[in-house]
Amino acid sequence: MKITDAKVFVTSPGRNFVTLKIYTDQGVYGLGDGTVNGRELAVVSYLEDHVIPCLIGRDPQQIEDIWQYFYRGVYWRRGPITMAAIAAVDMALWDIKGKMLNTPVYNLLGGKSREAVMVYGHANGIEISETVEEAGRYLDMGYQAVRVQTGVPGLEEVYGISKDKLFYEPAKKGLPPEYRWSTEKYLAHIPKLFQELRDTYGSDPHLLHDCHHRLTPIEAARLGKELEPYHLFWLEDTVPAELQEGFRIIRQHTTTPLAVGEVFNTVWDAHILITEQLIDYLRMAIVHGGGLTPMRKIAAMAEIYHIKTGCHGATDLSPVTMAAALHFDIAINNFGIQEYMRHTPETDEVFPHAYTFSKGYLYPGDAPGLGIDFNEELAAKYPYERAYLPVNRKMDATLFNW
Ligand code: GCO
Ligand code: MG
Repeated sequence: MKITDAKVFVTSPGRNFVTLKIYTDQGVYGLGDGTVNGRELAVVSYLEDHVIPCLIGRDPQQIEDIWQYFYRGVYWRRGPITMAAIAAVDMALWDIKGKMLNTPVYNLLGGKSREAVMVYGHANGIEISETVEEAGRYLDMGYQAVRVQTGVPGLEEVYGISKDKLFYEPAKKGLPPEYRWSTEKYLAHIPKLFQELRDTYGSDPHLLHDCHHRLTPIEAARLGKELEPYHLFWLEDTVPAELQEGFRIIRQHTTTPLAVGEVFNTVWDAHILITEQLIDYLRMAIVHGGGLTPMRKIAAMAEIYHIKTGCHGATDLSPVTMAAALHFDIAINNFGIQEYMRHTPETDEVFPHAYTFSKGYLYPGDAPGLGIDFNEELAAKYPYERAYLPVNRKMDATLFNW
């Protein structure tokens, strides 16, 4: 079997997505996602100029060897652009293998370990009362788990908050917007949100919260401690993720479960976190973590250290990544939860898929391969539009983490 061609598509049905399609001499094709929010065209060039020429003529059945060729075989390893490009290839190859063997990819990963994949929704509001109400809407839809984000008095814009309720999208067209931030105001406000949520909905719903890498370890420790009475499912991305050792301080001080990983690209971003058991959930995405091939290995390593997965699933991870994540989630033993930020109907139409949502769970479906397709004609109606994630500054304009 041979790879005969590969094409990269950029489409923007509401937001930009980079999709790779790999064609074979058996008439079967595979799809992969290579989207990196705000840096989409870098992945396109990486694939078109550097990867695809080396891919043509290879046997698509040799997924491990092809993955190693583009990772180990290249002197310049790692980084989000490289790993997203490799992930796109890897997803497409698993898709092809599943289609060739006429079985869903989860069967190639060991088969189903559970009936369904528990997901969390993203509830947000400017006021605490609005966030609480919004969380209620998710619970009414059957969600068992909701991540809650709220505006902070004195701050005009806060990450994770938007007018759109079911489809939160932080990237904005044009040049990056700039926001202002105060950790002091934020830390004083957040415990009130959780008090209100537990008072309203009791102890049953799983509640999660994202700090978006804005705290120092000792600030994170304080927040984790103050949130202990509300029994969070997890506290996400407390500190900037480059310094794994930072989590040692947080861990010493709080029993609030910790999650991190949406910006990680390889196991080398997480090996200390895993082996020292400094986190509870690893949130790497199939697309930014290099594909299913390395993610299986990372999950297996994490399993030994009692760490579960919680794959990133924001709107910038295309339905192709969502499909791949669901096959992975349903197959591994140490699955924790899956983020599901819901794509817009326009996006779903461009990417028809076999996965379905019901009562707080996603089901990968039983179509062969990843169970995902790509409507090229429709995709062509949504051309690429430059868009950026915001830039964040402290109140005195010092540049800070977004
Ligand atoms: C999340 C995230 C997102 C990211 C976005 C960046 O946990 O869902 O933090 O909202 O900011 O995916 O591209
Ligand atoms: Mg996050």
